[in-house]
Amino acid sequence: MKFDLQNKRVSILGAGKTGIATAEKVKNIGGIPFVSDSGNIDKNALDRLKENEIKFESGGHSDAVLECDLMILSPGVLPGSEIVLKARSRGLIVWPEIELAYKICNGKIIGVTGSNGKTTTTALIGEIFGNSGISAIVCGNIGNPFIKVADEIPADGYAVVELSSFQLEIIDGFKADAAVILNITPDHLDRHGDFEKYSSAKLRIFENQDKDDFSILNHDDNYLKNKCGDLASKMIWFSVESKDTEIHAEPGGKLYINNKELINSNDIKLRGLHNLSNVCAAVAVANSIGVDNDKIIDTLKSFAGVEHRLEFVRLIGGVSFINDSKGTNVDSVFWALKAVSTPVILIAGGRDKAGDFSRLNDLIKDKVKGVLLIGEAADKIERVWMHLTECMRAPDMKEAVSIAYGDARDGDTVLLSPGCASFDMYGNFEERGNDFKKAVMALK
Ligand code: UMA
Repeated sequence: MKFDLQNKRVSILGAGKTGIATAEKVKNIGGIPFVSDSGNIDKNALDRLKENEIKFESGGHSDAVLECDLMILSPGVLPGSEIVLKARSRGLIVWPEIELAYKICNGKIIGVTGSNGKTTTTALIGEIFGNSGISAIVCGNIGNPFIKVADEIPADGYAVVELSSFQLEIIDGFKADAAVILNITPDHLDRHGDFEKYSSAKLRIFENQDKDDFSILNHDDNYLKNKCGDLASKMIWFSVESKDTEIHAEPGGKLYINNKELINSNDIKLRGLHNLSNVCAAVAVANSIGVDNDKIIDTLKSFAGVEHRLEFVRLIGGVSFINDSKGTNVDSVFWALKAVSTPVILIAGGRDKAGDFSRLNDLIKDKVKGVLLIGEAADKIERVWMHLTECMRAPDMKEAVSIAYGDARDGDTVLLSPGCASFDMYGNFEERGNDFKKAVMALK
């Protein structure tokens, strides 16, 4: 372990998944945690805090959190919030959870970020490593806090970490041995304020890398191409458009590593152009650490994707139902619509993140025969799309699914791809996706 927390007082802001895992780890490695939540702490978290004899407060961050040697922020805590600014003004060290996880991790780190595709790519890299006999734990924004597993990674093993802009925004020395940016398109503008601040947070993934590390980037993303001309690390570009990159795939053709054929794209189980791009990124990572091509090929032929991401649910009377609850921004709806070839009835809406839904206008006009709107963003989305397709309202998911099914004809697809966060109606996107699946399975 590169870092000693013995008897150090650590204040942890947020008592969600990250906060509880951080508190337990701090206690476990000899530190003294104090957890503070601005709202209510849920029962399961409370039980864990009590069981582990960890001190906590709820209903607000009092000045008690300033009595510490180190402050750790959960991803949902704004670095510009009053209590954090107060801590900084007192000279306290303030880190995101991934910084502490990095400091206690003995193994190597693969970091994956991007606006879309990071969960699929992270899971695919984990799968390739697992199938190759490499010790690897998939963690991070995917739902398994990095801190929870960081000190379990052996020196020759890997943490494959999905990273969000929230986690990267205030890193200090965090560094990945291989860091991937899949793409950067507008998301979370409600939190970051503007695209430049959001993208700067993501680009920090490369900041501490040196010549021994790998940076893996999407050449088809003009923003990345312009921003990342010259990094300190070994740069590997991938593309589904340009043949001049180290990793290159032709849609409907072949995937090449340094111009040498690896696999026919049609043999890759993951479907869709966006997934071909994600596959290229995962291949770049695997190739950079010397995984056998045969193992990569086997995994690409069998890996079917992750739950809640373009997940096929059921075919009833010629109507397909697809769950893309993880589609929490406008760009992911774009890729979901691109991936579905039949006429679509789209279920969208939720908590808006200042998304620009007009970017989907052409696709909505061409492919979508009706939209079922749910949640807080319904008014906003209806104003944008009402002249392009039929927009209907539904009070909840069950009703949305039922109306969509009633309107669907043989060969249509009912697609849940909300383009919004779930927090107005659900605890998280998993709950939303499960609710959709439950409603679909209940259809007669
Ligand atoms: N809270 C405070 N003070 C504040 C703000 C929030 O105490 O100023 C409290 C809330 O009252 C709540 C707790 O913090 O009790 C929630 O913490 P959190 O929002 O950081 O959520 P966690 O449960 O710790 O989950 C986080 C990620 N959540 C977010 O980034 C919002 C999860 O990503 C991630 O899976 C998990 O850590 C493990 O790493 C979810 C997500 O929506 C899936 N991520 C965004 C995305 O993918 O687009 C970035």
